[in-house]
Amino acid sequence: MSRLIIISNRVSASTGSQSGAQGGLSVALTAALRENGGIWFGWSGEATEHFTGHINFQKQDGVTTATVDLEEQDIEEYYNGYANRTLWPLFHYRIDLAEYERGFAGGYQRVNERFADTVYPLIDSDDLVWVQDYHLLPLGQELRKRGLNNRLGFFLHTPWPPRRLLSTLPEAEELVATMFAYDVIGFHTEEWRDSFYNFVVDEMGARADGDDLILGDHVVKAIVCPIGIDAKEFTALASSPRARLTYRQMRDSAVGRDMIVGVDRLDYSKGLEERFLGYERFLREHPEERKEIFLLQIAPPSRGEVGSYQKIRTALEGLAGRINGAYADLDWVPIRYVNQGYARIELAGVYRAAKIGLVTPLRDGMNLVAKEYIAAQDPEDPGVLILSRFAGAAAQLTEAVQVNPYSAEEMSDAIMVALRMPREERVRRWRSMMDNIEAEDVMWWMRSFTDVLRAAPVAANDRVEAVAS
Ligand code: ADQ
Repeated sequence: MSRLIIISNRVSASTGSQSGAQGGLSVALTAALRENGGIWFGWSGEATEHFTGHINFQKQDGVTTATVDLEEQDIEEYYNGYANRTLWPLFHYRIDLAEYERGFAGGYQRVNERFADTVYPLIDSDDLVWVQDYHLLPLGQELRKRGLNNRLGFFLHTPWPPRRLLSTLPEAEELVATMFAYDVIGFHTEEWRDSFYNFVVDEMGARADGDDLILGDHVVKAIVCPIGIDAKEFTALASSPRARLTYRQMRDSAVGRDMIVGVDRLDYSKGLEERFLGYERFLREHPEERKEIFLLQIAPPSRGEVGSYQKIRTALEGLAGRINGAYADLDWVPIRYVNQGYARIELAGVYRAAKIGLVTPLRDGMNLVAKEYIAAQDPEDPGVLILSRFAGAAAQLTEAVQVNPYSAEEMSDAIMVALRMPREERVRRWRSMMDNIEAEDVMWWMRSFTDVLRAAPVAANDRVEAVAS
């Protein structure tokens, strides 16, 4: 079988130790590489004075990683700039936060070229090449320009924005045109795929033929392929001794109260302020429930160099302080707000101890926390997932209590519904969601995507010329 070359912004091969804080994606890609062999290439996360293209190879648990350092200016313009201040907000429908700067766009292009220069010599002729996420949209075209004829896929982990929003990006058409260098592009949901389709058909004049989108001589297959978690591993984690210890500690500290849990990177897309306001509304409307519950919100800071992330942090601290100030009593605090990451094995115990998982992003490509929460539950007495309709996961987890995260009233009502839900109904809903999480797990995701990619026709040389021109 052909090797897999995975290229993503950051490389974090999962150690399999179960104690790391790696996210689901890292686990997914490590599993994919273990199965197929190959290399995972990306930025080391480190800065260097002058970009040299020097590659640091490492081998961990049978997975080879290859990383490069970037210059400060690259990091500022490509990562903190275009990726996190332009594309991330835009792709999460936040054009109010998106910054359109030519310098960012230039740095983004430069780093994509540097990635292409560095990784291209590592690729053998029959390798499958799989590029990940919004940091590297034009990388496929850069690889084609350098002569790559391999099957080349791309997966977007975020939403794809509606056509009219994407049109606000000055170089939107140029950028999207580069994506026709890929053979297959994967999205988590129909909705994101349809938005891509609308943009290329209605704004750029592409033609559609089933899943194929045709622009000039270039054909790209746009597929829906929702990412999953390693359900077996997560279920096993949840009943491990260490998770059980965390579970007991959580239960003890809850002193008989029901715990509601939120676990998110501290990011404006996750709807944390709206979640706190929805919870506050519940406390206001149901004084009799106040001391019966509490909200544990775990939110480690991310992307601290970016101003909008500093703002959300300050806003949340203020909000948590205000709500606690207004409602806390000598023996009860309504919100426990924790700003740090935890090992997955501990998270599994925390999820299991929570009567309600509150997952209410304003917009999310998928959201793996929702799936982890379900996988960690006790099958005999599971908790209830309250899930935003605007998370990609809502398309699969239809038995969650789904809410509009912008509505504090809906959130408050949903908390009441979840607290009152009879065990029989909890078990029925949980079983249905767990069936999906087990069937469409992370290996299913990886195989579904790579099967379609493997079946794509090999790129012809003339096509390379055409895309490069
Ligand atoms: P993220 O935006 O990072 O991922 P998510 O899918 O929820 O969001 O994954 C977060 C991961 O980080 C989960 O595995 C979670 O357990 C872990 N995590 C979160 N908080 C943590 C904490 N305090 N301690 C330790 N671990 C923590 C992007 C997209 C998503 C998409 C994924 C995968 O934004 O929409 O689901 O990629 O495609």
